[in-house]
Amino acid sequence: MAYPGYGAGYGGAPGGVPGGVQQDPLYGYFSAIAGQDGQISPDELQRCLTQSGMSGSYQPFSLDTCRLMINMLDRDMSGTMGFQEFKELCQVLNGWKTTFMSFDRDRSGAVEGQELQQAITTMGYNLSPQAMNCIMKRYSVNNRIPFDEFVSCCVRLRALTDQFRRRDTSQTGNASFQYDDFIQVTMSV
Ligand SMILES: [Ca+2]
Ligand SMILES: [Ca+2]
Repeated sequence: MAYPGYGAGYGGAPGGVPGGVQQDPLYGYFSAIAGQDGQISPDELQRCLTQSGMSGSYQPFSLDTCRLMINMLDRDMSGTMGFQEFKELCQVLNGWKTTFMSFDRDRSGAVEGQELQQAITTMGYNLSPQAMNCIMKRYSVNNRIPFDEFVSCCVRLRALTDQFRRRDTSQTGNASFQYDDFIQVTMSV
């Protein structure tokens, strides 16, 4: 179904809310972060990811990246994160962290440009050298990519691919955008 240009590494959304959510070990953690409204906002997410050690000894995620993480999985378009969305984010983040660590062999907290390209390819994206170059220019610091930038890159790449795929109804790798639609897509990722 998907042509090779799309990322293959992410599946669809889990369906309905399974029963016994309260029994989920993650639930207590989720509700502590979410607070009164039962929803995680971008600043709550930023605090939680920093405290949970998800970013480890790495730099904390920027508020912008946290906003993007929420948007990426915000199926009900609430702008905040419910429990199921949060669970999905944890899975996605763990996957990215595993990928990152497998390339950061010396545990320096950053990967080299070449390794970023390999990581992107490993995740199933089929990009030209030119596209890889754009990514490098945007996310590298002295030709190295720290973890928070890596995640920021992964979030954006996935969100843009999702948006593109939605408009590429014939799944041929081509889509047409109206100007306003294009602006909406690019300004929201
Ligand atoms: Ca909240
Ligand atoms: Ca939501």
